[in-house]
Amino acid sequence: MPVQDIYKAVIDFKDSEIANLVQAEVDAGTDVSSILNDGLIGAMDEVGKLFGEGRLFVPEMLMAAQTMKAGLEIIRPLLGGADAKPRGTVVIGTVKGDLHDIGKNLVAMMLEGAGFTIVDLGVDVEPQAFLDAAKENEAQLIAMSALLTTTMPAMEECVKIVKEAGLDTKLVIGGAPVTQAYADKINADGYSADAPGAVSLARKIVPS
Ligand code: B1M
Repeated sequence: MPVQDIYKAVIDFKDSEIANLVQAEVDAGTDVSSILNDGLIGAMDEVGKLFGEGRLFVPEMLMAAQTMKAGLEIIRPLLGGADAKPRGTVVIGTVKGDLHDIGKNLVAMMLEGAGFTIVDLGVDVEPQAFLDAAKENEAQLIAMSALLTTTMPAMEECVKIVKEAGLDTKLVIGGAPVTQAYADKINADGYSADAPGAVSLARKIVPS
């Protein structure tokens, strides 16, 4: 099954082959969500599992991440659908202390495809930098990503300073260890488990 080849290429760190494999699947008419979920994301889940079991180490995780990113670039134009109307501005970033950016990039790509203007602050973003960028860009939304349990408190800090500053900007959060219960606890305005969910959430919070 060709999507299996994409999955295997990520696990085997074949960063020079992944673009061709993904392009071939796109050309063959394979559903983009299958390429993404069964191929690219499925492989990263397996890499995470192997790391958790001590069977893979950080350099390998990094090589798999680079391979996944190269594959993601091929499907970037196909993510998010045809909704190109300007919908508002989203400031997005991975929180302070956290360097994981694949999920954040995927969320940004899909929001962009859905018509939002994206201000991407990158990784390791201080709470104050989210606040400053939201003010400067008159953003409707701040979207924060965290992949480490140890960096989740930075989300709470950011929610606190943005609300204290009296901004209208809403805050939404996500990332593997984050939950709706955590969003409720820190008084965030929304949570989503995945990138398509982030688009639905943003559309709900920022109606066109
Ligand atoms: Co890291 N890492 N890592 N890592 N890494 C995890 C997260 C881990 C679960 C692996 C494990 O132990 N099984 C574990 C965290 C444990 C924990 O805290 N619970 C871990 C660890 C421990 C670490 C280090 C501490 C390892 C070390 O140095 N000893 C270190 C920390 C560095 C730091 O950040 N300060 C580290 C480093 C790295 C690399 C740099 C090597 C690399 C990242 C490269 C990069 O991103 N450029 C890496 C990787 C690749 C992973 C795994 C394997 C894969 C993450 C990923 O990209 N997944 C990961 C294991 C796993 O998650 N299965 C792991 C694919 C991506 C599409 O999914 O990011 O979850 P995800 O995004 C999803 C959703 O979560 C959601 O949408 C996306 C999909 O639709 N989403 C949002 C994400 N952000 C959102 C924001 C939103 C909404 C939805 O806003 C509204």
